[in-house]
Amino acid sequence: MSETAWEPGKKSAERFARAERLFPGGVNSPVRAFRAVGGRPFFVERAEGPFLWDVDDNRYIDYVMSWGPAILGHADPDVTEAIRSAAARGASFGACHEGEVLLAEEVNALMPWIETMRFVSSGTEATMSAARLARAFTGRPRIVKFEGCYHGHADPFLVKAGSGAATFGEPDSPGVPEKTASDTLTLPYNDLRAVEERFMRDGDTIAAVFVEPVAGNMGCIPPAEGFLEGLRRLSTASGALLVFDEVITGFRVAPGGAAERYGVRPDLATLGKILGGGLPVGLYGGRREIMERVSPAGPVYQAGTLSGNPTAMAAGLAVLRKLRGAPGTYEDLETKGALLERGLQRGASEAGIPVTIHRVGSMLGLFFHPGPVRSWSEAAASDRKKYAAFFQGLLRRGIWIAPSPFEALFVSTAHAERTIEETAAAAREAFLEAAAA
Ligand code: KE4
Repeated sequence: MSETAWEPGKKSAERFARAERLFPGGVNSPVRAFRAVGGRPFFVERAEGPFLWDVDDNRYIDYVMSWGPAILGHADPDVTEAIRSAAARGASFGACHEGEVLLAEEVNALMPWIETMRFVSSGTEATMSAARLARAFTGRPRIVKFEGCYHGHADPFLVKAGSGAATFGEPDSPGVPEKTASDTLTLPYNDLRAVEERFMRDGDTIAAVFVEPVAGNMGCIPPAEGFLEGLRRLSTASGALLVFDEVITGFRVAPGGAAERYGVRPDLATLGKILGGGLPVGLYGGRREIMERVSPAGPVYQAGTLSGNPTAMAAGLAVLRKLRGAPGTYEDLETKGALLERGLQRGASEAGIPVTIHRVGSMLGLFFHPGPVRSWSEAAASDRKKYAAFFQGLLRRGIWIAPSPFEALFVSTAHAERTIEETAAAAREAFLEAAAA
């Protein structure tokens, strides 16, 4: 097993040297720097279907898929054509246009609990706005979130669990004021008792509970039986709002996201990623009586130069129409997700390395941990060195998974079964290398 980390080709290395002078860590989003897995990142030249090619003409089978948006594969011809023709009519107007109405109608058709909504330009903007709106609507200051769940980088969410669940949060990043952090309480995911205890003590000060209904930012961890239903019951009883952050799961785990898959309706939901088909789009929305508080209908201010951008709307509309239009799409995603899960499971057991693999539809989580993995504390105990060795072993074999043990793997409709089988064969060897790490 080669001890040295995989190194990118000459052209990637040259570009990264320039990037390091221009961007913090050489990247425009931290995870892309490969710091959790070692080595330096490749630079992408182009992508198509399930494949990426780097500037040194190496091909990779992609299971990052832009962190979720590319559910139809990269450069889907219909999506590309929709973007091209929208851009040719003007990339952005800063004015009303039918594209935003058409995409909102598509969202409402798939998620009828999103009665009224607002487009923004990222998942962070969506959750930040939803937090402000929840506080305004309830007149309460506190937000509950869960350890290991990520809701973007707005201050109220960059909070780590206070020392013991008895206190409110402490900043998880310099620059987040203590006061802001102290209004956010972080509880263990899938621990309904901890939520019940907190609501008993502080329920009347809690504006909202934010949850990833399937956690996708600590690997992939599904909700425990009754967890989402319990959050629904406790929120309703205390007058707090339940907010499903479906930036990853929306249109991924079912046409109507996790709310459809698990049959639990939130008061507000946030969306992103797939909704923009790879272009910058976020959304928050839900019950009309809540959303009507948002300016200019109501006093809660929120605005955005590129909100409802016509080119991004066209991309998202092309994706949602294709997802909804082609019968059997979600069965196909389910089949391919299961094929990858079985291949990874078989490879790990043949390599004699204990792993826990979670899957919800076409999103998967892989933990170098004997299991169970139901929350952050268990996910955090997984073996990061082995993950890094596995990552490097796959990369040397032309397969790209998340450069962090705390992300999900994504399968798209463009991943052919033989491509997934090729991945499983390579994974078996990479597991052997990880076992030796
Ligand atoms: P953005 O601001 O990155 O568009 O969305 C923030 C966000 C909100 N909610 C959930 C559940 C999310 O997963 C995200 C962003 N996801 C990360 C990785 N899973 C994006 C990748 C990155 O940070 O580069």
